[in-house]
Amino acid sequence: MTSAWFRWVLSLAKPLLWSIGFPILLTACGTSSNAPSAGENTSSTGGAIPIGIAVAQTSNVALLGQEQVAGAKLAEKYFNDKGGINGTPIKLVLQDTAGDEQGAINAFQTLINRDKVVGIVGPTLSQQAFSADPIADRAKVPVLGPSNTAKGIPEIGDFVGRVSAPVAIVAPNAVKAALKINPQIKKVAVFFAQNDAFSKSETEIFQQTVKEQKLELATVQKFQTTDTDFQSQVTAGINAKPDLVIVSGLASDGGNLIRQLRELGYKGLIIGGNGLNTSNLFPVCRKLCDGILIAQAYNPSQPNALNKAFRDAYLAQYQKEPPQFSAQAFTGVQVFVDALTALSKANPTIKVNAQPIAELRVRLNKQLLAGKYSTPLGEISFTPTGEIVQKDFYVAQIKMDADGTSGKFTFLK
Ligand code: 1QQ
Repeated sequence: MTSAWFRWVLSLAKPLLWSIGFPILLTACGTSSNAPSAGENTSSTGGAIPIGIAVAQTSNVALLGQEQVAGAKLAEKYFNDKGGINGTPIKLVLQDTAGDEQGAINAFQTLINRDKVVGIVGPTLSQQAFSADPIADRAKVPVLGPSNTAKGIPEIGDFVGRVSAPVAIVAPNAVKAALKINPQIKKVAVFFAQNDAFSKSETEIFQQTVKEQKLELATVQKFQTTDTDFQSQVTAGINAKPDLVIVSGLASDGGNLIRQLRELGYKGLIIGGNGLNTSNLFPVCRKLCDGILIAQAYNPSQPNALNKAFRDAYLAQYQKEPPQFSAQAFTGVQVFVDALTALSKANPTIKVNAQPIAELRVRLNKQLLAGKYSTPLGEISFTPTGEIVQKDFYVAQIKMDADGTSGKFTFLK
């Protein structure tokens, strides 16, 4: 197979090959052979540049992962309509991670070894990233976490970055917003899922913020993301007489916990963490989702051109405002596209050996960390460790319709 993709990799290598005197070899490789070379991508991407998307398409985590697939697909269409990477299209290769660590490991291995992707956007949960990212890092495949917000993700390795701002930066905004709405808040009850790395990381930040704001941490209650019955934690929480409840969990457990809190009579403000940041929460707590405050790393009214294009495309397809997880997944794909475009423009001398893709992945990782990007999240860049540098954060409040079947995220000023 002489794919457009392989020709593109070779075009990057041309200057070096010419300089070391292999023009005949180059011509032979670049234009005529039908046999795949070692290291060439032989998956059926039809000549396009393969980018891996490893998110949860099944399991309870699909409540979050579905939104990521939507964002990534919009990016694929948008950038291909604009001509791809200097004329060569990209092709997303989706591998379902489901909701656990093993699922993420399997998806990463398939994308790296079989699909020979240039880089991976994924996985959905930090809990999965701590298991799967080291595999990509050892294989020298760049990974961009689209929604991994726990402390320590970029530090997993040189090839691991993220476009999802960490809990330490995002979460405190929700506590400040709650205090603005109700300055009388004194006592806080905190709930978190103790079997999830993100929830543990986020609750630490929430608890620290509560103390910094001179509020009383009245009780800390633990649960599991697999729990459905929260009676004992909710009863203990209500008995502490809080004026604010903060929940760090995922959409289905967190939504059920909040529903049970309201059913047992809690009337005060509720903050939900990033795991509840989806309208897929609405069928879980229905009318009782009303009023939940959630900090945001994305605002649909972000004014730049890229966001306008993304928002218009999302609105046209889904008839609602784009959610944060879709915007972040779009951004993950965009960073790969922009970095590949910069690489191809600079036409660096990538050494063609038995594994041209290995060279490209290393170059791509270096390039993406060096770039600045105008994305739906606003202007972003990365620290040398791969942490996102992003300027603006927001807080939204869920507003449910009276019948409890539909609702929306209203951004607070
Ligand atoms: C993480 C998260 C999740 C809640 C995103 C889906 O922030 O696991 O880090």
